[in-house]
Parts: sequence; C-alpha cells; structure tokens
Amino acid sequence: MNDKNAGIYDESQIQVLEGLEAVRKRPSMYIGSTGSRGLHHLVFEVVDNSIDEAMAGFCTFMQVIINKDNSVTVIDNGRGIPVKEHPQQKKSALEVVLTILHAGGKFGGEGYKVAGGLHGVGVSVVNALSEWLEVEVKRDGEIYTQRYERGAPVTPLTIKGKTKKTGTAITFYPDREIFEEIVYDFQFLSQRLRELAFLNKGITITAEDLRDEETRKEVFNFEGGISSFVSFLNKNKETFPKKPIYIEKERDNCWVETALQYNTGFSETIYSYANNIRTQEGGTHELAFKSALTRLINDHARRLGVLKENQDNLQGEDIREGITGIISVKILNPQFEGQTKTRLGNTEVRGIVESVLTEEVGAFLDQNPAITRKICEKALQASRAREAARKARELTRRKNALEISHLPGKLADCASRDPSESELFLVEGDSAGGSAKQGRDRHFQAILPLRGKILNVEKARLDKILNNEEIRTLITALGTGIGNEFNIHKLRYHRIIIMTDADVDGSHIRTLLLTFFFRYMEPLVSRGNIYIAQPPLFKVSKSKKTYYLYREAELENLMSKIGRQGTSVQRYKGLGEMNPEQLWDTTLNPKSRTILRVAMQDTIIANNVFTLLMGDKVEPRRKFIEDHAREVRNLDI
Ligand code: 0RA
Repeated sequence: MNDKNAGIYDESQIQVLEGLEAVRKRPSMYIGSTGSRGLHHLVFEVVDNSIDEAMAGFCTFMQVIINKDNSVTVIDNGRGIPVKEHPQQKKSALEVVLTILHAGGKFGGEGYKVAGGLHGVGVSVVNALSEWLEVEVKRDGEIYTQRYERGAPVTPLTIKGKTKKTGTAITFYPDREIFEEIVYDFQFLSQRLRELAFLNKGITITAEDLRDEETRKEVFNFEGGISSFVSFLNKNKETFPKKPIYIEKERDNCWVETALQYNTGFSETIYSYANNIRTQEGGTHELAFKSALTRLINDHARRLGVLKENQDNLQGEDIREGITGIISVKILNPQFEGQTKTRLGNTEVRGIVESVLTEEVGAFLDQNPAITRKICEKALQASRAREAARKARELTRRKNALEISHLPGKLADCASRDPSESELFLVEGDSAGGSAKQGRDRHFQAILPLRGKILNVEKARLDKILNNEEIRTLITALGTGIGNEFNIHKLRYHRIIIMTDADVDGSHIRTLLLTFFFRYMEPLVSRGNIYIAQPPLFKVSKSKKTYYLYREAELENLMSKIGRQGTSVQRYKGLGEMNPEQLWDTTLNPKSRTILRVAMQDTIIANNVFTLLMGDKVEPRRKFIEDHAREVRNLDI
C-alpha cells in the first residue's frame, strides 16, 4: 500500500516496552520454537521489516543471502533505520530498535501505517537470539554501522562513509546456545520470498545461498502481482480465461487485490492474505470474495439463460469448482483471530471487498460474455454432480442403516474406542490384509485391506468418487466425512498408516491415497495424522539369529559383519510374503517398527505436486519425476 503521507515519523515515536532478557530466557514464546521453524523465523522477522518498508512505499528491492559462514544477510533499499538520538532513551533510535522489544515503531505512534509480520516481534528479538549481529544503515547522506553480541552493542555507532542512497543491511549469526542446529532450508526460504514477491508486485527480491561450492540464486519480480501467482498455481493446467481476472483497488484505506482463473479440474484453491500474511483460517475478506462471486455468477447465469426460472440458484461450492483464486488485502489495523491467529476479523473489510469485487469482477463478466457463459456452465455441471453425489451418499447411508453395524465389513476394527490410541492400517491387498489382521494387537490396531488401485481423485468428480467402493469404505472407517463436511472431531483413529508393498504398484497406491487425503481430508495431512509404514526389504538368518533390513545399503554392511557362510537372505517382494508374527515384529509393533509421518511444509507446493503427479499433462509429470527421482526417500510434500 502506498501511503507516503502516513504522518511524519520521528525518533520519539518509538515506544519502549520491554528488555531482551526475557527473550533469551524463553525464546519459544517469541519465535515459536528453537528448532528449524524458529531458526527460519529469525530470517523472516528481518525480512518482514523490509517488507513493511515496501508496503509503506519506500522499498523496491531486497536481497536475502545465506552466507558461507552460516550467517544470514538481509539488505533493503528502504528509508534505513533512524539513527538520531532517542529523546527518552538517550541512545540512538537504531539501538532502541535493536535492543528494546516491540520498539520497531509498529506499536503505537504514527510510524507505520501498514504493519505485516504475523508475529511482529521485531528485529530486537533477532538481535537477542544472535551470537552477533551487524547492521549498516544508509541514511541522511551517511553510512552508519554497529555490531552487537547476544543483543548488546559492542561497538559505538560509527560513520564509515558517505552515500546518496538509503537502506538497511542486517547480518546475523543465530546463537548456537539457543538453536538446536543452524541449518537453513534454502527451498523453504525462497518459497516464502517468492510468495512475498507475488504479494508485493513490482518489488524485486533475491534469494542467494552461498554455503556450497555451487552457489544458488533466485530472483523474484512479478509485475503481474497475484495475477502471476494464480498463473503460477495453475501452471500445467488447462485454464480459462487465458489471463487471470485481476483487480486492484483502494477504498476507504483498504487496499484490495484479487486474481482468479478457472481450470478444467475439480478442486477449489483459494488463498487469502491480509498484510502479506496467509490467512489460513479465512476471515471477512475471504467470505466477501466468496459471496460476491456467488452472487455475480448466479446473476449472470440467469441473465444468460444458463439457469432457467424454475431452477434453484447455484451454490458457492459449485461456482468454485476448478477455481484458483487469491484475495489479498492490506489494511491499517488488521485483527487476527482464530486458533492459529490466521483469520481476519475486521468487519469493515467485508463490505469493502464485496463492493469492489461486485463492481470490478462484474465489469469483467459484462465485457466477456463467452467466458462468463463458460463459467456458468461449468458451475451448472458441478451442481448436477453435487446432486448426484448427494443421492449416492444418501444411498450409502440408507444401506448402512439396514446393517447391524455401520462400519464396512472389510474393516477389522480395534477394540478401543479412544481415537488417540487407535491406529488404522490401510493395507495393500487381501492377503497382506489377512496377515495383518492376525498379527496385529487388536486392542488398538484396526486393519482395512484395500483391493487393487483406488480411484485417481484428481481426475474424477465427487459423484464418481463416492461411487468408488474402496473410497466409500475408507470414508466410513475414518468417520470424519469429507470436503466441506469434514469434521476432525469424528476421526476414529489418530494414526492412519499406509502400508503398501515396496514396489511401483505400492508407491502408486500410496500416492493415490495421499492425493485423496490432500484433496478431501486436508486437515489429516496438515495435522500430521497420516503415516507410512516401513516394511523390511530383507530377512537375513544365520544360525538362530534373524535380522530384518529396511534399506538396500544395510545388506552389504551386515554381510561384511556376519559373513556369507551359512547365511540365508530373503528379499521380500511384498507384504504378503510375511507371516503374521513377522509382520507384527517388523511393521506393526510400535516398540520395534519405524513409521514415517507425512509432513507438509507448504500447501502451495503440495498442490502443484499433486497436480503434476495425478493430473492430465504427461510431459511435465515425466520431467518432475526425473528431476525428483533421487529425493524419493524424503516424504515431505
Ligand atoms: C523504524 C522506523 C522506520 C523504519 C525502520 C524502523 C526500519 C526497520 C528496518 C529493518 C530492516 N529494514 C528496515 N527498514 C526500516 C521509519 C523511518 C523513517 O520514517 O524514515
């Protein structure tokens, strides 16, 4: 948001709230954790400050560098942190910003009109948690520098030269006394930086990794803003209109930006942001986006005669089938609510976004009747499919009601009714399913054998999905319902463990299941309820001893230890080759098994990956698989 007249900032507006001792004592209170998340949080905290400068209209360029020595540098061409003496504190404003909690100028005063950074704890927290931090400020014609260690200044503020430029460069080395390990994930950093470049159009952000011999550099600059974001999300899909519908408008101190485009798929992808923060739990801006769109499309569907007089209105979910949309707002005092503080609560935003979208998207639809008709017709088809799905669901409900148990017959349920201790194994094939049923601990382990391939949900509509026997069984067993009706509190097992053979078919079935969970039961994936079993690859016996090996490489190792003489090696081709006891020992028993938890770092990337893996286009899929073939052991999606 360009707001250069946000009031004149001066040193006195920086408010002093708290010292840094508390931060070092309880780092997690300020940055969430002292693990990898917290470490990356440090970087984003500094980045957010530069982004704030950009939102205020003063910064067009920033550079993030992971240095060879594991320190991180963030450079921007903003106004530079003020350096004059702070009237109350009797030290430079720079020192106040770096040593006093919440002194960034964002809290109180007129300093910043738009403050991003969900946590917004300020650079002082980064300083407190760094072994050392060096800052360079270009401002008022001079270049100033100062060095800090563990939050305290160790050199005076020094002028080291003259310049006509302005800006801030901060380099910090995270404290090894505080962080478990100093290992940055360049991919993760650059993903967020790319997102920030989409959300702040025109800004140039570079990400550099100088740690390895082979250095990496990415440059992000999107003149199209979130329109480029939608194109990015829709890449490798067939889309309409060709270019996303794009709107930006300021009204009543609220900057509204939206972009949307349809693809020929069936899932709904809507991301909302407030002040650059992803509002995962939605909020007033997202509600407004949805209701404006629903009303507009219904109006046009009637006007174009796609909807006849005697037909009911299209529902929002029908209109959003196959949509990729972004709504981003920038406002003065964002109120974040909800469990994870990622739901925008500002009530005034709703009316503003709704009126801007009604006018502007409305104008686009008026001017592009062919596209509008296509959207209306797609929505109508979606509504027919929804109706068919409802009937299919009702049919299964009625069928269930006639049975004694509501649970599918194939499911060997566990005795426990406590979901937190219960596990559900999804087992490939009836024969392995049989062994698992015999080998399990029936108190807390349930088994559901899956026969053959399950449906590729990326290529089918809900009605067809619900007609698929395997999927219906799975939904009933889990108890949560799917899509909009999904209810995590009804989940019957907190661990859902996918157990397939270690071959191509097995990994295909696993991907199909993951796709289904991601598209229709997403919270299971993001909350970490999904696991992958690790059955052994080899059984090695010598004398009376048995070894189970889980990796190819372990075999050579073991052989060189115990010798080949009198040793028998059995390679398991499938789960079916193990008898119940073996299956218990190697794969089921919590005391001896390994299971991998499926983690999701970034839904945006996951979305693209699933489209690639399970969608229509063959060439990009082949390329992706070739590019990633060596990373297959890394289950982060
Ligand atoms: C306090 C006040 C002003 C800017 C900043 C802090 C500031 C902090 C950081 C951290 C990284 N880059 C930064 N750029 C700016 C306002 C300064 C003014 O009114 O001139």
